[in-house]
Amino acid sequence: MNYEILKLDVQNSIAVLTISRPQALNALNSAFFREMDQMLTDISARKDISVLIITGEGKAFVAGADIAEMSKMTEAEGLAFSKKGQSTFSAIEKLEIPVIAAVNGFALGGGCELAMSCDFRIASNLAKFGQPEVNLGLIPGYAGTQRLPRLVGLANALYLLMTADMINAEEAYRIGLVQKVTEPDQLMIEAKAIAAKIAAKGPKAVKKVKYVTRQGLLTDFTVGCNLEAKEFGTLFGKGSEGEEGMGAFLEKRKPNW
Ligand code: CO8
Repeated sequence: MNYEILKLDVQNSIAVLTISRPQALNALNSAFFREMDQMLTDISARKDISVLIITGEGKAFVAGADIAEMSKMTEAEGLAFSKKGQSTFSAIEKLEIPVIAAVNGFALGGGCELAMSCDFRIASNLAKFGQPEVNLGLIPGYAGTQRLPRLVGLANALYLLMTADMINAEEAYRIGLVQKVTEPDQLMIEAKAIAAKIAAKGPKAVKKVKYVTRQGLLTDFTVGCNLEAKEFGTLFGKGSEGEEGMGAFLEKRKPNW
């Protein structure tokens, strides 16, 4: 596929995916979803990528779904566009490798929902977050009503969803929407440093941590614990990652994954 909106740069097993339609503040249109679906398929097939960072070009991460495109939709088209976005963002969540949102600017509506589908978020102190859909007579359609309360709690989520307030990075950090805030020129440096730190860990263990933790939230505690025990067990035995990691610790050397 010929990508016009997405740019992928892979170095030292860390991939940076930049959303680049700055003239519309990277608003999400149908072309974005076509490209993103293909990009996620490409990335999951690659063995040379350990961590994915998603960011935006210009002054926005993503300023929401494309209002110009949405304004012409019928009820059926609105439903279909919502389902499409939900499925693409679920695919981000289901990528085996960790995904970090490096939020450089506005992350509004669908942009905040995209950031929330990543495993965690690092933000420039210029970033702004919000779910302004009610300003437009809409509600979030890319699972924002579901992911936001899971990340920041019901009352914080309903406050943001009902007031449409735009909050800054510090406030997003305070409520747990963002895990780290940086100076603007440090954002990608910090995101890559965190990605490199994760990339140096046991690669199977990192993928399993993501899978078990995320899967556990979709089920009950006992089922989640059973899944954890099952996956824990797969890291033991001859030739396993656990054997190498624990062996390296005991032999006082670096593990060779
Ligand atoms: N869609 C389309 N175009 C946009 C969007 C958007 N979401 N946001 C900005 N743009 C365009 C502007 O129209 C403008 O274009 P032009 O230069 O041609 O006039 C260009 O980007 C630059 O924007 P501004 O001049 O407005 O820049 P400012 O710095 O003055 O303002 C803001 C920045 C505050 C971010 C402002 O652009 C804004 O309020 N944008 C809209 C934010 C918003 O409401 N987002 C939520 C959209 S709804 C949504 O995301 C629902 C998701 C679920 C959908 C479910 C499927 C049906």
